Amino acid sequence: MKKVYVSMSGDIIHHGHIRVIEKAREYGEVTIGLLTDKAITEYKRLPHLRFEQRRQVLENVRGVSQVLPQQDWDDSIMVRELKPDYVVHGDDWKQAPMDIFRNRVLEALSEWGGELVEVPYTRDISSSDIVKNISGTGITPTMRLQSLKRLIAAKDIVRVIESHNGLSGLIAENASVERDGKIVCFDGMWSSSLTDSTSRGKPDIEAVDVTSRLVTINDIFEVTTKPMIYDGDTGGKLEHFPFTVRTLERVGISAVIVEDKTGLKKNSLLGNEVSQKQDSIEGFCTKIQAGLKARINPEFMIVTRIESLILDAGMDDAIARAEAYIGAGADAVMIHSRHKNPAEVYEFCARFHRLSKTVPLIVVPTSYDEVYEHELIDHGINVCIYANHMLRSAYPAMWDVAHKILKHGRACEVREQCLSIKDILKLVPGTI
Ligand code: SPV
Ligand code: MG
Repeated sequence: MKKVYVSMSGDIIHHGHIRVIEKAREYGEVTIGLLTDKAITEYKRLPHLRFEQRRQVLENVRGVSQVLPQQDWDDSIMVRELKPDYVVHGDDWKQAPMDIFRNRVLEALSEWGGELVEVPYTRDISSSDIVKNISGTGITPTMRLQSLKRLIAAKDIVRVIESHNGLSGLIAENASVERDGKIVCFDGMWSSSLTDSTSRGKPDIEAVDVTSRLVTINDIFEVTTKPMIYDGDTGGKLEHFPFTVRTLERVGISAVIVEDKTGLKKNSLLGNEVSQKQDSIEGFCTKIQAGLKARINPEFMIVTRIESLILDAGMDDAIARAEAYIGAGADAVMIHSRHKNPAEVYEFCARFHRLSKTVPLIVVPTSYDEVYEHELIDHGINVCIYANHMLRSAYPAMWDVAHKILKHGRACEVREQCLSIKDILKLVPGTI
């Protein structure tokens, strides 16, 4: 029997995939290289089905002899390993930017005289369109909740952006650019206490309660499918925190980040300019454990946020807390800093990785905003939160327009700064 290799994501199987597999069967024994979550998220969004679910489907398709995990988007790596006689693929990868991967496979096959067989692309159906429709229909709270852990496991870095209403949620959901030949987009959203309070005209001092925060989140969840990390401030009173955990997981939030401060909390970036008090290690561990005990879904993450660098308590204190919080069962750690360069964050990372190789590390590069994501990856950081940029960028534009209208006594001077009515209507899917 000749060896035939077919690679696929296998998220939503339709007759187009079956046609490829049927063609492959004609040439010999079919091995499916099933792209892992990691491989898929190099170029596309996280598949709806988990790897094991996708594997189960494909193993039961007629003519498939075996399903192997393909860890890279680039098929040629597996092709070189398996040295099949044939690779069968849809012909839709002939166009840029995917043609480079086709060329690599051709190059690999030429090393042992293998052949590429291309099946005409099935025009009447597209997985991408199906995915779009599924996204339009929405997502269950559980699927959304679970997707953050999957993303952390799959990606070098999970990129999260602040959203404070439905529209900024839509930007987080849909913004994407091509960078270095890859499609990059945001993986999830941050519900920021700073921007949720500020956009209501209230101070960032836990004055906006969980119930009100949920109103914003509900608006965002109505129109998005990506996971959300919730800024839980101090977590409130010890006795209240378990209720917050239950509420957040019920709506499908993936993680709550709780900072180790106590009493009246102020925004971290103010540092010691304002009076802020760090909780004792024991007190904070007790709160975290109360949350862990309350949660029902183990995929819901309780993340401890260390404020030692913010409050000038020193690196040793930060590390001692990291060790204690990991011991208490924290699912991840966020280290915050208000310095303009990332030196202290990187020093923390180096020492943190000696404590744990598995607990994910989260950062919020607001003050040290010159760092590139690839530098964060090099320091073993798993999640990067752009914590306030949607609101900070929108507000100056609104302020300027308001002042110009006052100055000129009419609105025509701001016309160019504004979206046309048609464009603003088009912004929201389903309006026209
Ligand atoms: C927020 O976005 O509300 C945060 C991050 O907690 S920071 O403002 O930097 O404290
Ligand atoms: Mg906050």
